[in-house]
Amino acid sequence: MRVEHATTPFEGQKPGTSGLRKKVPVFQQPNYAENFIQSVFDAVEREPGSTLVIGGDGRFHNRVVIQQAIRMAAANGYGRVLVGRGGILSTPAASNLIRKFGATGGLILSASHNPGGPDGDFGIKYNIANGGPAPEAVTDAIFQRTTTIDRWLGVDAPDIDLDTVGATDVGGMTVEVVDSVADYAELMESLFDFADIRKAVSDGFTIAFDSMSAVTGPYAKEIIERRLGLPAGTVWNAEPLEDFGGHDPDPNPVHAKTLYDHMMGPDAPDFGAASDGDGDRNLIIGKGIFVTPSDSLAMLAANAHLVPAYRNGLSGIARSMPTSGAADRVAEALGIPCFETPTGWKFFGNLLDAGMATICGEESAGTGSNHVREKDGLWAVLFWLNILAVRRIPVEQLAREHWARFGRNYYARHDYEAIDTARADQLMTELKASLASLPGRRFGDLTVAAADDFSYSDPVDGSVSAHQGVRIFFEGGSRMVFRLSGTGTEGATLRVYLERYEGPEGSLDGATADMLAELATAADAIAGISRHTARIAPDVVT
Ligand code: VG1
Ligand code: CO
Repeated sequence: MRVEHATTPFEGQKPGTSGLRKKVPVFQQPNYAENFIQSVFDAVEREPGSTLVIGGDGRFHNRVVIQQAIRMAAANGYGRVLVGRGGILSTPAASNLIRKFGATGGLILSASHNPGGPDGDFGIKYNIANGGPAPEAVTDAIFQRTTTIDRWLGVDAPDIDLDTVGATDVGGMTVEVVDSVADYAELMESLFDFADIRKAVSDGFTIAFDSMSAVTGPYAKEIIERRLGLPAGTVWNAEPLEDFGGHDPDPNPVHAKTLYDHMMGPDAPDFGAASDGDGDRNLIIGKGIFVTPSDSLAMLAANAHLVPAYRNGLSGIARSMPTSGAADRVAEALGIPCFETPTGWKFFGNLLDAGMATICGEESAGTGSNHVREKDGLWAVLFWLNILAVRRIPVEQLAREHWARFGRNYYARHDYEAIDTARADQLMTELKASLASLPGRRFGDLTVAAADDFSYSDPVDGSVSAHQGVRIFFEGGSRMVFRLSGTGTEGATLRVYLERYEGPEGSLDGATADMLAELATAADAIAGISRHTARIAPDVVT
């Protein structure tokens, strides 16, 4: 039976870069999650009886919200819900299910790389029928609805058994608990040459993959250990935990330090990788060499023709604005366009749907293609494995050959976390006010060539997204970008992205920190980071 529950709006339910993210206690308030989910159901267009996919990254509070979302979907006229077993779906697997089963959308419960547990973070994101994150027009409509909402709808029904695959009726709606691992593994087998990778493995190729106690464990066990034949134990931390074992499930050299150290040590396997809370990010490390996500995108693009799914070439490459220009050089060599979008996967959807781009990437360790509409951690790992199985050279050699041909984009992101929001806003306001006066100014040996506040016009639907980050370009091709994070849940996080290009004849063997030292000093002079934040160094450098 349908029940109408009275409610009043909560402030601040505006989706950020990737959905609504707040601390768990915020989400535990009565009506908080319900208000947001009802706002989604009220704002999005769909036919009665349509299908909704629901799943999350398994973090604390996942099951509670899933059970409620099922009751609400039944009361809001959905005909069928597909939910991951145990309430778990990786973000790319959810995207795949939406596409494969013709769902009109999906709710993905995740705060991705943010920490989990009772004091950690929680999040809800809505994906549309193409399987991708809702574009801004949709998230704006959802937010508008949260400001006026006065009721949410549910049915009187008990919790369903989330752990057993099968169908249940909830208030006249069918709920199917599905095991998405097989569907996802099948998709991966259709893209990559598993036989080639198995051959390399039987010839002695070794891997370490860290699931970081997050969602990819079951997927990685099935694909890497069972289907590719790597020995048991190749997948580390394969059991998804509600608090990710107390770690940030963020696959970078800082939070995946154990893996990083292993890969730099004497017993390193040939290839190391990790993925994040919801399985859409990837970390790639060769024996003794870390591959930046920006370089990884460029290297995958340059070698894509070696892989079955991309054998016929790429239609285009897309990268987020702060991502380094390494991929641009590959696109140029391939004679295909390279698109520069704002941060966040939602901006790639139109380009992928229109067939204008085949692969996309972000500096934050997200890489993906037109196989789904999300970034995909395991996909990136398998892409690398397929290339290495064909080329039979170490990651380091592949990287060096790449740089020798295209030049090298030294790159780092400096994050200043949990700074006072007012101070962060002040920094950005002053920085924007100074943009017009910057060209021609010198900072050490660096001279500013141009500066702007990035605005994106979507080439497919013409929509404009302004204020997507401040860009400062220097003579000689170096660049820095400043923007505030849209995924944090505590104060503000300032991200400073530094990039310096060395051509094929330039210095290709430098240490990243040394090569970027002058830019880092200039960043402080230009934006007054220490003056505004009272911080003398970033919290995290990736
Ligand atoms: C960050 C990254 C961005 C990514 C987003 C979601 O956003 O910079 O590239 O798309 O996280 O990734 P922000 O606004 O904090 O910089 V995930 O894997 O956390 O969903
Ligand atoms: Co993620």
